[in-house]
Amino acid sequence: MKNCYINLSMFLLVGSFLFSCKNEPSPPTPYGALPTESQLAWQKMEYYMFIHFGPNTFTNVEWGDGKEDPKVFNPTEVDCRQWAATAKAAGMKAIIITAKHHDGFCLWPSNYSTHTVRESLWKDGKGDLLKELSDACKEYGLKFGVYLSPWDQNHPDYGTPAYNQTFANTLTEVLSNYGEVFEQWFDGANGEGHGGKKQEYNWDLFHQVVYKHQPQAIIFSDIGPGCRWMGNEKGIGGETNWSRLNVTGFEPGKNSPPVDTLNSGNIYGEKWVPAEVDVSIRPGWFYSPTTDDKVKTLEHLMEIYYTSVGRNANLLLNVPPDRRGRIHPTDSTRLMEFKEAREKAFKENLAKGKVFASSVRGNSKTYSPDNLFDGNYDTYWATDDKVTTASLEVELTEPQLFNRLLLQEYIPLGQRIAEFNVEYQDQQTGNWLPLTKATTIGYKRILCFPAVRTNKLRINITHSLACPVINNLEIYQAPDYSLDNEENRKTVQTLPFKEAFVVNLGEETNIKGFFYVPENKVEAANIARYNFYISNDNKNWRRLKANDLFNNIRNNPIRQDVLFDDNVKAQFIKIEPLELTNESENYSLVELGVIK
Ligand code: FUL
Repeated sequence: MKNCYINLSMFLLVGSFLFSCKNEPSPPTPYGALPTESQLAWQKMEYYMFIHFGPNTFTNVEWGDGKEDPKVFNPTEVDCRQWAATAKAAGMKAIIITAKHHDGFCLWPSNYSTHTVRESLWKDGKGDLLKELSDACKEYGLKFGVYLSPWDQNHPDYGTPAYNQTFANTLTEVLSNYGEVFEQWFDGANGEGHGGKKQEYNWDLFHQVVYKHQPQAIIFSDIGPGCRWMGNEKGIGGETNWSRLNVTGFEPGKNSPPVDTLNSGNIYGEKWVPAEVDVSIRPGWFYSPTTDDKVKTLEHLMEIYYTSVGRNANLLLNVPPDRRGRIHPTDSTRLMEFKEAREKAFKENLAKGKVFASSVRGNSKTYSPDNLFDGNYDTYWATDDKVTTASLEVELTEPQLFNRLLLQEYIPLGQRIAEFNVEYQDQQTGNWLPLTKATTIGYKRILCFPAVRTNKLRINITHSLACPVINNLEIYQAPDYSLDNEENRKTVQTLPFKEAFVVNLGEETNIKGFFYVPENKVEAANIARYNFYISNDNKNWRRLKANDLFNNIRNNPIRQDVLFDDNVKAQFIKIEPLELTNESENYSLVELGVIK
């Protein structure tokens, strides 16, 4: 009897061991290119501040030409602690500053340039903005990042092979003197022809320098390797947004992939290069008093939040300090409103109840759909490897009114889902009705739809590249904002490329400059290079600007203001297009007018 007992317990022990092995399948095999630990940590930051500050802050231009007198840089009350305090209060996780923009002006006293804060009037040439900002970031628990433009319109080495080493030296300075740098931002812009000089960049060298001093840093450029440009400066990430990208054969800048590829990534892309959305709270990147009344509305910022963080991208929001060296009260007020609006929208997660899955990996509790509600990033629902279509049915404890659905894929195992739809059960009829559909999810996807009241919701994954792996599902009822973007309401005229555009001012007018409002679309054919004339009789023309370039109009097609050296008098003005932002036989023009 005793023997028999032993045998039975051994049998039970072995049996339960076998049973648990059978029910404990291994985690899903990672799919495709994967994020590094730094990329995962970076993705979880979601939202941080961009700071454009330099001579342009004082000169009303977006691209300084490097010939400006460094003395124009003279902020009277720089307060980097105010920037950091504002970023912190706004819910941001970091600040990235334009250490050197295209004018070559260095915000630290670089040993490799004579166009720096040292040559400015600020603090009698004794200041170091990178020091002040990196200290402020440490104090406020924010990460610190640096933007450096390889394109440099001031440095005498630019356009010669020596420049690559000069730029590497410059990089070394900013990456070794100010503590940890979480992101190194390389601008791809290069208005070649503007300064006339061309430069072959040694990207391998630049990357080596970054990783030598800051091995954990995320390198931003059009093609990464850490994260990629989203393809526009309007804050609009792709509705389809893969964090993978094909990079072989491409370079940042002129040889980068087309903007629509940057916008959506590549489904089977070879590298993990997630998207970052960079956009300014004002029309331009630098402060100008002319934009004090053009700070983006709360509605616009909320829209941007949904088209960036809500579409699997990080949001880098530019807040340019003013001429005192402080964040302007309008901008900081808007940031606080934005924070409050997000808090309101995501105040109460209504996803409470039960969730059923059409299929669970190995029928194991480890991969149960309950993990979607547990708030733990590292637990997830998954199906068996061969199961690539599946449904999740959420049964809420009680009917709820909601208009947002937030989903997250567990990206340490790769991005998988390519198409899904959402249905809800009609309370009266019991019928399932379509609610919304989408393609990718990635790290985070927030779907917005007209509010419905129901207690049952179904997510049907109709196409996944490997078994789906989802770690979070949240439901919200957010206040709706309707976006009324003034720029989009204006009428766009399309004119033949060969035809100049003339405006009759009605009478002889005293003018300081002119403005051109392009079509506010990156894909539009706007005027990039032009001649500009004035006349009193519409016959005899005097040319005031020859072969001039509108700054950054390709990526940021906003109103362009051009001031003349001296005031002039004229009744007629004329713009003659010489080059367009995109190849076309016609060009777009919303308005041409004068600045009096
Ligand atoms: C662009 C630049 O040309 C703009 O001036 C700005 O710095 C923006 C963030 O990147 O490429």
